[in-house]
Amino acid sequence: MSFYTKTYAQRAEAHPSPAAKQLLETIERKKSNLCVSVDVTRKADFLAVIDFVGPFVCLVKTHIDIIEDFDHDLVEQLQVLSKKHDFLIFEDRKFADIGNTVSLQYSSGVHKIASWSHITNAHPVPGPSVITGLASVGKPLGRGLLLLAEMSTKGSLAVGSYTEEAVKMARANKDFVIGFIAQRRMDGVGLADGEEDADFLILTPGVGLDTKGDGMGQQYRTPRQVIVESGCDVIIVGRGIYGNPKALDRDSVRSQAERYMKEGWNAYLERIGKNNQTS
Ligand code: S5P
Repeated sequence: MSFYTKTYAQRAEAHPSPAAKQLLETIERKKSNLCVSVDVTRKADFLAVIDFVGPFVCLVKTHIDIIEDFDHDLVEQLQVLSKKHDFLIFEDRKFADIGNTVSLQYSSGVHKIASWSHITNAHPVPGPSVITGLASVGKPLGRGLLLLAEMSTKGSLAVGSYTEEAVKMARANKDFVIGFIAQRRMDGVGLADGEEDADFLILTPGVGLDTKGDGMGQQYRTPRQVIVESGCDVIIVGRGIYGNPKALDRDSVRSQAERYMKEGWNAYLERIGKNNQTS
């Protein structure tokens, strides 16, 4: 049985990584494969959006360095919301430097990402040392890493042999790498004869129901295209849910989050061959 047709619960049970297991269990418990990307620049808006979408998500994705009034209290409140609504936190830091530098960027500075973010990500461009550096900080804390094997943007260079090498790098470091930011399933990519594949999670940005792009290179596909046709596991949605950060509206943010959650879950049920239960 391929990972494509396995349930989140089956995969959670068998997964060796604590971070991946926690995410898969959260997805199953909440019946949500939705990750909301909260790319707003004010602390109050950031926390408000997360409180609005909290009931509908398995994961909240942050870009902590875009917050203008960042302080330690923000991290504390984020952690309170994570417990209140039962979601994990993914800091989308896209590390891409030598091992020593990324270990410092991950553990230190103002943000101390490793202390609060269950999952983070890295570009494979520096080679395996980027994983070694991050693992030296994150592994003892039970954190998980995603590699950017592909990108959603027009003209992305993360294709072909670059993507294949990223998957091989992940397989060689599966005690810390739990999956990929990618546009499709990576099962079997670059797999050597006789080698067994690992259960990598595929988290996929570039998801939107109402538009095809943003005029700045972003490209959107629907949850069904992403989950059923491309076999990805988690949809990442930002502006499709919170809209214009200058005009946040609680009811609209909540109803969009619920809409994407249902679309994502129904697509998953279709993929594993179960009837739609939530439409
Ligand atoms: O290939 C990628 C990888 C990422 S992590 N394409 C992306 O768009 N992202 C991130 O997903 C991006 O940094 C942003 O935070 C989010 C997409 O936001 P949206 O508003 O376009 O849905």
